[in-house]
Amino acid sequence: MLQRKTKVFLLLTVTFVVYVVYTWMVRVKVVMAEVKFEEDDDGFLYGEFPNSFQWSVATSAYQVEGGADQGGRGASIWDHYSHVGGIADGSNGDVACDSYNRHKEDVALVKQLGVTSYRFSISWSRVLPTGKIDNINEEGISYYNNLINDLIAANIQPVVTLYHWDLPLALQNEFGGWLSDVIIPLFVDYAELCFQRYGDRVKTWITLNEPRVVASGYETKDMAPGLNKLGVGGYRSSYVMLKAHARAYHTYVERYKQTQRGRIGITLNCDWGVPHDATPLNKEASTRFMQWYIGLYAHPIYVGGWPKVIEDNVGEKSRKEGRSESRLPAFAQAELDDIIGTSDFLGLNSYTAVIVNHKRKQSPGLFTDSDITTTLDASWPPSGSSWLAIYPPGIRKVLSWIKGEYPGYGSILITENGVSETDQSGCFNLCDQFRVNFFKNYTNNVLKAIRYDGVNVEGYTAWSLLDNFEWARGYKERFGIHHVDFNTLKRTPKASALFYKRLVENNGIPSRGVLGGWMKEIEGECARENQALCGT
Ligand code: PNW
Repeated sequence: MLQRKTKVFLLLTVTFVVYVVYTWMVRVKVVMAEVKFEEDDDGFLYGEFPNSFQWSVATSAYQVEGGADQGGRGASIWDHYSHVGGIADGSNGDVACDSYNRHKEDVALVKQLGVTSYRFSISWSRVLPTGKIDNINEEGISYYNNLINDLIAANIQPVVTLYHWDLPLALQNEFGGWLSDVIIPLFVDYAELCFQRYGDRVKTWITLNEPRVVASGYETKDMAPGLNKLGVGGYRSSYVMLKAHARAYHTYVERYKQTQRGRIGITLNCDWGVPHDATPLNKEASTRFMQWYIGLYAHPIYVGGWPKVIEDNVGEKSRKEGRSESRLPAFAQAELDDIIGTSDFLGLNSYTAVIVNHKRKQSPGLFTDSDITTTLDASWPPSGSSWLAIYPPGIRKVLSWIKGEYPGYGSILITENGVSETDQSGCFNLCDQFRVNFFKNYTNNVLKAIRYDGVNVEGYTAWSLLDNFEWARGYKERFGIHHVDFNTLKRTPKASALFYKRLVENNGIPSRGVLGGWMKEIEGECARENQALCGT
């Protein structure tokens, strides 16, 4: 038996040691207990993001590269779609931001921002002009090698998307692109080529960007390839994409992950659906909105199979339409097993929110089967894009919803978030205060999702590094934090780039006072840049 005195002594020593270790851990932020947070009267949360938080900025190949006929590149469905008049301003991506010839300038801009990583995509038809592995274009391979090497030399991690919508045209023409299972082994060949050539340096891979928007190109006329197969094109292409994603995932995990030590996931887009009111009808409608938006892709990966509500509704509608089979393709057991669990992290793109009402709809379609109408709230500030109204709490809602709906989600990497202005002819105003506010308030809601709702968000990516080719809207909608003069291709930082740099540098916004200081400095800078840009 120990003496009473010894016991007291031991207890005190243990308490002291625990205290010392704990305060040390707090200081080096092993535990977060002491990190200060302060919420403003108007609900703004000052404070830091987690220590390991990754800040990033993004582009995609067709939107910035140009060099359409350079270096042995093959045509993609977006070359075709834009050249046959699919784009609002009659433009195309032939030159875009000319990043194919100016990637060093882009890397320098990314470095200036001080971010941890840069998200870009590989153009499938630049490395495989016909889409197939029997014809590798080494010049195209070199372009991405140079880009990756320059990023790494600048201490920026490449985050690489394999498919950001620019399907090799040959594959669309030959067998219908994402409508056919023929594409699955070809996508795997392409992915494997990228793992082989770049995987020693690329540690974060994204298979597909926004399968929902890709599907809209098979469902409607609004995006390439513009097939307009209402009611079937969207579901069929989604089904094929999920299978191709899963095969690429398993290929990486089985053959490359161990030696290359990277990870691989998918990027889904999702906005928040606010029920018009608290009636059960409209609350259910907003649930259906989420299921048709993200559930169609996330459920097969995180839970298994299609969301029940989609399976039931589309099955029922298909019967009423007199079809012998559902318009929603049925998964075979082996396919279900192949798809489940195939994302090391969830890439999320989120921009806006909508008000959701229940409304029965007759016409079959990926965008009508959910029996809802969506509108933008009149109180939400508009942007340069008709679909994008500014509602910062939406991103927090989406993040928390994902945590609740898919407990096995692991972690979320926000792979896109940003806002547009419409093109202004003449003197462009680089003082984009509305975008500064957008980033300030959206990232604050991400911080709240982490701190208050316990969502595991590992990073945030601003869309976009540059004004660029905004798909069917052409160059009239500018999402860049850097302005691009599409005549001279000169890049100039907008105020939002300067703000983002401060945000990244401080891993958050420390206090109202500090923020005020940044704003003053940024206003001065963009006003000076305005003069230079406009030559006054
Ligand atoms: C994303 N919508 O697309 C894409 O990943 C980017 O390439 C694009 O430039 C960016 O967002 C901005 O639009 C979307 O109409 C395009 O709901 C449109 C919608 C959603 C996402």
